[in-house]
Amino acid sequence: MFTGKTKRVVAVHDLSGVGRVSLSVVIPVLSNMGFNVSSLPTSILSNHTQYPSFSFLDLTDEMRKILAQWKLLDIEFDAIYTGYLGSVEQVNIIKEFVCENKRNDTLIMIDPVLGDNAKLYANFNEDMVIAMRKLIGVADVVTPNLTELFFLLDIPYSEYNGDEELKILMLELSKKGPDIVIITNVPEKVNPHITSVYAYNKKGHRFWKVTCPYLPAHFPGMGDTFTSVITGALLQGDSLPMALDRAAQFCYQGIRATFGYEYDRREGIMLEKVLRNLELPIQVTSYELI
Ligand code: PXL
Repeated sequence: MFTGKTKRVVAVHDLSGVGRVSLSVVIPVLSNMGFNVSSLPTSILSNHTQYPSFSFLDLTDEMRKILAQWKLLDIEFDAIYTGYLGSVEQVNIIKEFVCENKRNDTLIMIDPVLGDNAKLYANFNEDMVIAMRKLIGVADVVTPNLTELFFLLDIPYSEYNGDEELKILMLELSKKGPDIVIITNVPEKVNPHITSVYAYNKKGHRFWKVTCPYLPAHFPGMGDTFTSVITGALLQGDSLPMALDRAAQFCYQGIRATFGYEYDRREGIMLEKVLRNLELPIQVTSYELI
């Protein structure tokens, strides 16, 4: 029966008060793209963990209570989208939640947040990596950065990798479960002014690459912005390469809109300045089949 209701996305991320990461990014992006975002907060922080100090309230027990209530209320989910999880226990709770609630048409999007620049984030250790390897087994789509890709595959980190090497690595990761593997923010050895996104889709066995200009600035939360747009685009019915183009272009617009200001970059991109661009049809596509 056609109901016309908006699709519900459960967003499983922390809420960081300062610094635009996690729920502070996921909710505006996905509601702007027309989705009903139901938040399952994993923790509350004063600010994200790339500041020298932060307060941290763990919500593991509350997550169990929230999920029990949703079950009682027969809430149904069109997508489950996870990002920063605070502990191994939380990863296990989410794995069980996904297994219990996955229908044939539910999108399970796992951003395996573990680290960046060849290092794990503060608070994370090898146990978290092992738990995340199991969680990606129930995913439809995963979006690791290079650091997370190598940790998930349990092979030593290498910063520069050619297309053929990345294809093999994506294929290996997809063998652990997900139909779609997307690697974000891949640097190019020969040209430091560009950055690429690579993707593999098991259905059709095709590999894609989208290349973007690179600006020399690090903004926390870019991974959350990127994966939120991919989630929204796939739920709206975009093909994988179109979703990659939309997400890469949106991130680039956000960085361009912010880069020119004298500004504490730890705050993340000025999302508010570009959020309305998500409503515009894409003007130029640059994806390649590799
Ligand atoms: O996905 C980025 C992110 C999310 N949440 C917290 C973080 C970070 C990155 O530093 O610290 C709490």
